[in-house]
Amino acid sequence: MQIPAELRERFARARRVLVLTGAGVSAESGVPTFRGGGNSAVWRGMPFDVISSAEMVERDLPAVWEWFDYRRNLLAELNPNPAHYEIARWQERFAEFTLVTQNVDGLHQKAGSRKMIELHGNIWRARCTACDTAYSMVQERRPDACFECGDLLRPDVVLFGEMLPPGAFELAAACASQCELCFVVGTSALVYPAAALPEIAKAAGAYVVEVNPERTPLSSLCDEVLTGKAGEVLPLFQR
Ligand code: BV8
Ligand code: ZN
Repeated sequence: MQIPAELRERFARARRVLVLTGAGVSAESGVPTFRGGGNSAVWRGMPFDVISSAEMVERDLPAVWEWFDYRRNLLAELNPNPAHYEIARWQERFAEFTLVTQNVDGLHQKAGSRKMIELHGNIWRARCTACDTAYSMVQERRPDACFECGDLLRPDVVLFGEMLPPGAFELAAACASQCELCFVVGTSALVYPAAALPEIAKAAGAYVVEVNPERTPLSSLCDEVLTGKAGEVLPLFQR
């Protein structure tokens, strides 16, 4: 695959760049996607947007922990791939660079990405259901209850039917409305409000580029569609 000349030219002179990623950017690291291969991820017979829902936290928090503990243990063995590393390099390359991810896997940070917007939280954190105190689970086992108030802990991720972290979407939308170049990497663009970001960028005049081995509902809106795997396509921008 060649990077088309116009895109290469715009990439060379861009100052304000936004990248939105989804599960596809972590696929080559071995992280199962949610809709890879057409069918939705299922846990104990429940589609993921049921087990990953606010309602399930009310109904059966231990089941929700089982699902996230399973994914966290899976992730513990996995590492970033060339797509994560290329994106991490871009934060030094562009004057105003914003990385927005829907992923909770922490692989962007592991690849060196810093100041990024985690729209849907992070699987390596727990938070108190009452006082919101957060706990890291990177090294430590999660405590059985909150040290501050003794209440139950839950995964510090955004579940279906829940609001995104305060200000996270607003900041991402502001950056999307100011960027010249918007990359959409490895997302099926079905979950809102995240999927609205490329639409906001496009409406504000940005050049929108999709990187995905499959077409998505977003493809027709894009100025450029690079059909391929992120770990193979993104490193082509180095040359
Ligand atoms: C909310 C954390 C306000 C948990 C997640 C408007 C219209 C319709 C519905 C709604 C709407 N507004 C709100 C909703 C409801 C809902 C929603 O969008 N539902 C969908 C299903 C229609 N949204 C919400 O509930 C959001 N909250 O709106 O709050 C509110 C509050 C109360 C009442 C009403 C409104 C919260 C959404 C966040 C949920 N949490 N994750 C967890 O991880 O378990 S979402 C989760 O699923 C991910 O974070 C991600 O966002 C999504 C999965 O999508 P992708 O990441 O794109 O992954 P997918 O597998 O689908 O696709 C992978 C892609 O990669 C594919 O295209 C594939 O081809 C490609 N690929 C594969 N390999 C590669 C590759 N690409 C590149 N390289 C490769 N190698
Ligand atoms: Zn507490």
